[in-house]
Formats: sequence, C-alpha cells, structure tokens
Amino acid sequence: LENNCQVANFQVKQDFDRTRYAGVWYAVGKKDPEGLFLLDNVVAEFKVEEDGRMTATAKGRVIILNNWEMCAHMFATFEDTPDPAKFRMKYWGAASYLQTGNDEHWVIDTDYDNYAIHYSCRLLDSDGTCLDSYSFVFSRHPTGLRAEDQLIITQKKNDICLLGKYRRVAHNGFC
Ligand code: ODT
Repeated sequence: LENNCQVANFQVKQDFDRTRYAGVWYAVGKKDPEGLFLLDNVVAEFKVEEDGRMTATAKGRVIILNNWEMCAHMFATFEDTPDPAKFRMKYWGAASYLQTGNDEHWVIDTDYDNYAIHYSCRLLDSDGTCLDSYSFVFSRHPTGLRAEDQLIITQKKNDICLLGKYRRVAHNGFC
C-alpha cells in the first residue's frame, strides 16, 4: 500500500488499548531526531492513571552540556486525541537541565505482549512528509525482539518511511 510518505496516511494501531500497553518496555531500536537526546539503556514504563489518562516514565543514558554523561529520568503525560493510538506527549526531566517538550506520540503497531513501534513527527514539510522525526522500537524482553516479530517491525519501519534509519539501542546496565 503506497502512502508516499505522507504522515497523515501513516496507519496506527487499530483500537489501541492503553491498559494492555501499560508496563515496562525496553527500547531496542531507535531512529533519532535532530539533536538526539536519549542514547541507549532506554527503558519506558507506561501507566494508566485512575482518571484513565496515560502517563509514562523513562530512563536512558544522555550526554548533556557537551560532555557530561548521565542517566536521565524523564516523565510524560499523554493528551488524548480522537484517534486512540495518537497522543500529544508532554515531557520533562527530573532535573531542570534535561529536555522538555511536547511531541506527537503515535503507536504504529504493538501486540502488547512482545513488541511495539512508536513514531513522532516533530516537523512536517509543506508536502506532507516529515522533516524531523524519531521512532522507538520497543520490546517487552530486555534481550530484544523475538525472531517472529522482526519481520513485522521491518514492514512497519517501511510503512513509515524509516526503513534503514534505525540503530540498535544497547542495554549494558548504565541506568
Ligand atoms: O531521544 C530523543 O532524541 C527524543 C526523545 C525525547 C523524548 C523523551 C521523553 C521521555 C519522556 C518519558 C517517557 C515516556 C515514554 C516514551 C516512549 C517513547 C517516546 C519517547
């Protein structure tokens, strides 16, 4: 199905269920945005609050102020949109010198139990393609994706026009 890399045509997870999505996800792949922030050892934990809203915390290795390496602790609240798999993510750090922002947060696909692929376009071009995006591939397993999920993820990377743009995210105990 040709979508010509139009962000508005990217398919997201149908009938996304935030309750099944809750819990810990290990980042195993990442396509970086401009001015990348989270380097590796990235682990996110999603929650559904009592009022039904989705929140998350994340940690990951970052380098700030040129050369200071640390483990960033980050927080996010998610604003719902008419599409259950599309959110606005407001985020900030435990320390004031960490990044803050308000990004799109789309769940492209997940089986809830093993894999997830997320997408965020920060800057839309006038032709409807994305000029600055980032995307995480998540696994429930710190060891990575199962072989049977890798084909699905490759297909989804292609669907969002990011095939070949990801790097592996290492987990070596830094955070
Ligand atoms: O690392 C980058 O270069 C861009 C990512 C910046 C956003 C990090 C904010 C994390 C906030 C807390 C966590 C939530 C979970 C998020 C899951 C995926 C997208 C960040």
